This record gives sequence, structure tokens and C-alpha cells, in this order.
Amino acid sequence: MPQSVIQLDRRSVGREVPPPPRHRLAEPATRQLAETAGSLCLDDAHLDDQGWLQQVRLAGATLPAVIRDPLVCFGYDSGPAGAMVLGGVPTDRATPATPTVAGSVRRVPSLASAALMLLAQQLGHPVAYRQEKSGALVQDVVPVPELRTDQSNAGAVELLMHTENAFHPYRPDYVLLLCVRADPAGEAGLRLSSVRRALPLLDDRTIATLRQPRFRTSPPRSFGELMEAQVGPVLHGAVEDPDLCVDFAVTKAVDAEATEALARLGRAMGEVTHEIKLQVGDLAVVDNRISVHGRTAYQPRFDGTDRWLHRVYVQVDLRRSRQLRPANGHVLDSLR
Ligand SMILES: O=C(O)CCC(=O)C(=O)O
Ligand SMILES: [Fe+2]
Repeated sequence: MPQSVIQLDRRSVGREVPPPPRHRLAEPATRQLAETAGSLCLDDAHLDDQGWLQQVRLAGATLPAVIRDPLVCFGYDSGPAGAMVLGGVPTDRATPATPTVAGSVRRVPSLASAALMLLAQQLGHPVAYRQEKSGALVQDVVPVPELRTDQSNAGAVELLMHTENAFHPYRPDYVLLLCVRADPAGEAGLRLSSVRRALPLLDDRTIATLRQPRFRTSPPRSFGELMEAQVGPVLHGAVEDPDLCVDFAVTKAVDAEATEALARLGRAMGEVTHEIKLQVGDLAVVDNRISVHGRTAYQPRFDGTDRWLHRVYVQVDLRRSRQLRPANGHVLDSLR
């Protein structure tokens, strides 16, 4: 199931935009992945432990092609949508109550978190940031009562479209979101939009402006005041197939023309946005270089039944961020 090589055809875009491709693991594949994940759920296992990650790496290489192929192909080319959904990922028979506290993370492997790590390693290397969710590799995306109006994964208001950690020079290449509990009201929608689909909707002058260092993206509070937001472009790389780096909540243009270009980009990204209501066992895989994501507003209950995603970040080339990772670990220290 190789992804089609992208073709930016100005005539074909802006009309009918197909949703991100959806693959589904068939029952035997789900069972096989559950078996391998289960074998990694040992009593003393720890998700952030180097030794455990090595076991995952080796076990991941033995998974059958039907499980690995969708991710391996996506790793080569994430296609026009820059995102996909893989259904049928095994989750635990008894998922505990959805956490309601800020900064909640997974430390001990479960069937779902071990399966997620096995799948993540098909794309590259899991990473985390020391200043975010205490540097845990598997993080909970859950609504938190005191943060419900926040522009963050813990909020319940509309979360504007963003490149994950757009301010960071070593931002993740991929963001993986595994649904272990669906929103009981069926309201919360993950939004996905790709620059490959939006670019043909933009005029040349807007594109040229977006490629210039006329934009500043500030870090979230959790990353502290240590970092001065640098000016940079919103589009970079190949002219016909650029990378995108923008957070519509915090990226600010430095002049009027750039402000207008950013607004045009926002409208174009909006035109090609898809909304996905994740169900239990659905893994959304987002190519963070090509697509942005966000979420609709929804009404959490904070009673243990709310929507719950496990999130993992992946970098393709771990070596690039070595200066921030003590002992060649998986957690990036603060930028200074
Ligand atoms: O809740 C969602 O669907 C997405 C939240 C988000 O942007 C994230 O976890 O990075
Ligand atoms: Fe995000």
C-alpha cells in the first residue's frame, strides 16, 4: 500500500479533498501486535528505560509486514494528506479511568502503550522534551478541569491548527496519537490539514512571503523564558513540496504584508482540513513537517469517562539533537 507520490496540481485541489488514508489492522494482525506488546509488559518494565526501548526496537523488527508496511510506506512519503489513521491497534481490556490531572503520563507499559511504542519505532525514534510532561515518552492527552480554556492538549476549547512544538529547532518529525477512550459525546474531532493540499490554493507572492524570515513563534509557558523566539520562515525546503512550520495560536508576522500572507495560509489550510473522530484503537499518525493538527471544542465531564489519547513524538534522525540529549537518551534538555 505505498502512498502515492505527491503531485501538486492546481486544477485538482480545492474541490473534493479526500480524507487522510485509513488503514485497518485485520483481527489476526491486531492479535499478533497484542501478543508482542504483551510480551513487553513485564513487571519491572519502565517505558522510559533505555533497556526496555531496546527490547521494543528488536521486537518491532520482528512484526509481520501487514503491521509494519503502512508505517514504513508513510515514513518514505506521507502522501498528499501528510497524515493517516491506523485502526485496530490493540488496547487494554480494562482501561482505567481517564486521568484528570495536568501533566499525566504513562510510565509503566500497558498493552496500548507498548503497541504504540512498537508502531512508533517503525518511523524512527521516540523523543520527549524535559520541560514538557516531565520528559515522559508516552504522554496522556486528556482534558484537565483547571486548563479547560487553555490553548493546549489539556484544554477543551478549540485548539488552533499547529505544527507540534513549532518554536523548537528539534521539533518532532511525527506525532502519534492513539485513542484509548473515545469522547463519549462524540464531539471532539482531531483536525488535520496539509501544506501539500493548501499550497496550490496560494498565489506566488504569498508563497514567497511565507518563505522569508518574517515570522516569530513563541514557546509555551512550560518551556520557560529561557528561549527567545527567533524570526524564521513558515515555509522552507523544496519549492514544489515545502515543509511547513506554523502555530496559528502563537506565530506572529513581523510586518503587515507577512500578516496578510499568514492569514491567507490560514484560510487555505482551513479549506483542506479534515476532522476525525478517533475511536478506541485508532492511531492517528501526523507528519509534523507537512501537516498541522488541531482539535474542535468539546464538553468534558471530568468523571473518568472523557476522551483519552496516548501521544508519542518521533524523530527520524536522533543524532541531529544529540547535544540536547544527555547519555544519548531520548529526552531533549532545554535549549539555551
Ligand atoms: O486532542 C487532540 O485531538 C490533539 C491535541 C494535540 O494537539 C496534541 O496532543 O498534540
Ligand atoms: Fe498538538
